[in-house]
Amino acid sequence: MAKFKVLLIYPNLQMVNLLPTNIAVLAAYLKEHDIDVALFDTTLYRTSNRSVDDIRVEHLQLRPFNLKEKGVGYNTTDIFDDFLKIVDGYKPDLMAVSATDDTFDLGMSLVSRARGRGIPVVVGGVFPTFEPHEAINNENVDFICMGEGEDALVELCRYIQKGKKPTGLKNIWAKIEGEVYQNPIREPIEIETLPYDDFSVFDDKRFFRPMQGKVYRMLPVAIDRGCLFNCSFCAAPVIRHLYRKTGGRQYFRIKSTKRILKELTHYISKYKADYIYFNSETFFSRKEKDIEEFGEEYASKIHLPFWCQTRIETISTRMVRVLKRMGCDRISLGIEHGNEKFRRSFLRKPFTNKEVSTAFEILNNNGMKVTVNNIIGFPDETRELVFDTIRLNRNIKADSINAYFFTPYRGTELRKYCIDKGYLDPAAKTDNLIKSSILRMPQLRPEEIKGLVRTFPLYVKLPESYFDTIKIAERLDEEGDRVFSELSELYFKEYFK
Ligand code: B12
Repeated sequence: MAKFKVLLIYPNLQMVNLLPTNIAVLAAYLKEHDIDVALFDTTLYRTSNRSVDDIRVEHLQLRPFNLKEKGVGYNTTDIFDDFLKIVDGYKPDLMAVSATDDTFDLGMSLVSRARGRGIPVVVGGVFPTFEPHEAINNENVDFICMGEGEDALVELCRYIQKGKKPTGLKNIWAKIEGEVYQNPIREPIEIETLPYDDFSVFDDKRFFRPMQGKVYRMLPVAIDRGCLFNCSFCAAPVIRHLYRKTGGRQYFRIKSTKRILKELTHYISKYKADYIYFNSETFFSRKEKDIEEFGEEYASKIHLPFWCQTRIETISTRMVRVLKRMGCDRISLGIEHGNEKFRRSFLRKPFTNKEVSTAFEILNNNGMKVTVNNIIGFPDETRELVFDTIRLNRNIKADSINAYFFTPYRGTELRKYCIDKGYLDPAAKTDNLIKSSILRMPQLRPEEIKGLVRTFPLYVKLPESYFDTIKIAERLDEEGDRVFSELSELYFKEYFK
């Protein structure tokens, strides 16, 4: 029998270059099951007027970078023509789209172009996981996958290949002759024994990604999956809840040190990576002893610069010394908000401001470069509350400072709160957490939030004597733009070299 062929579709935001491990793991898993795979990836097409990273440079979050030095630029051909060429050349038996809230529409506009060819379409990822009805009712969709896709996708392929109706597969909802068949979720997969991620499906240009001014050949390495924490603005606690109902394996899983080292060695030799991006929501979620053991092995056998992120509560002198020995280039920490009470009760991040200061003292004393993540424009947030976040950031010494627009992603506890309070139309689509606020709140309007986002690093790093001038730079008018551009120049010259 001819091999079954799947066209994976990754409708990404323009130039969000970090390789996604979900596509790589699905590609590997399908191939392991003797299914043929090709990929259509939209990352290098101009699908909007500016990229996420270009906006982040404007918002003083990233140092300017030049992808062209590594030969990476935009595709000049038409995205839809190219898509149809792949469909007609490869002739897939199934089109498989991976979608988040921000990318579902682009995915649908692609597959709609190929709809007349009788190729079934399955959509997986966080969007259908949280919005299954909207996803399955889309006219371009035949199947959706809620939750993890490895086994569900392989089973779906087998059913289609054998001409059987896939109406009863766990994780898969099927729409057949107008009728929708819903199915329960299966337990999370064992990640220790998965095949290694297959990044060979990606164009070679996709391996390059900027990190604070430099462009590296960067590889994401998934060392665990899931998250143990409960942040109300994040999808993870809701996904955990979804899996708990299965009564099986937990959502948060880790790979062993042995397995991670083998994977690293394989990726570095196969893809020639010169920088590792540890794909883990909390790098220090395993036992300190295990981290030390892994750190020793990494320091002696791998020792490539790397990025990781962790939680404030997990920072200790002992752990930061491990990072130093390993050659860590940069660590990211999410503070999100500077008001302790607001952060604890509303965002469900229960650490104290004292813990934040202590963590930064340890990191600074050990010469670690830190990126700090903040969010502005939470429901009910006031200008005064935003200034609590500015004040906390002024008290710590971070190398780079991110301020994102609060974005009410599907499935999250805070999205529901926004709808209940009348700040958000239930049907509202998220745009992007670096572009604008989609909430409509009387006490903090979208334009004010935008002004605060762009001037946030200025408020944090410049002396207080500049505050009146920075306030002018918040304004989104001609004078505001001029002052903002002058202050930006100063910022890049004196505070963010
Ligand atoms: C690592 C990560 C990234 C990486 C990699 C992205 C990726 N698509 O893998 C980078 C940095 C590139 C990234 C970018 C963005 N991210 Co992100 N990211 C994550 C994070 C922390 C982990 C994701 C991950 O690797 N999980 C492990 C993999 C294996 O799981 P998975 O992605 O869910 O995939 C499994 C299933 O969903 C399913 N599946 C996925 N696709 C498909 C397709 C088919 C056909 C099938 C059958 C199954 C299937 O099978 C997979 C394997 O089991 C999550 C948080 C979370 N807990 O999920 C946020 C998260 C996914 N990101 C989020 C956001 C908002 C973004 C951005 C829009 C941010 C931005 N403005 O730039 C972009 C969108 C880019 C994109 N095209 O996805 C949100 C999405 C919210 C939502 N409801 O849409 C999340 C949930 C975080 C949050 N705020 O709650 N992200």
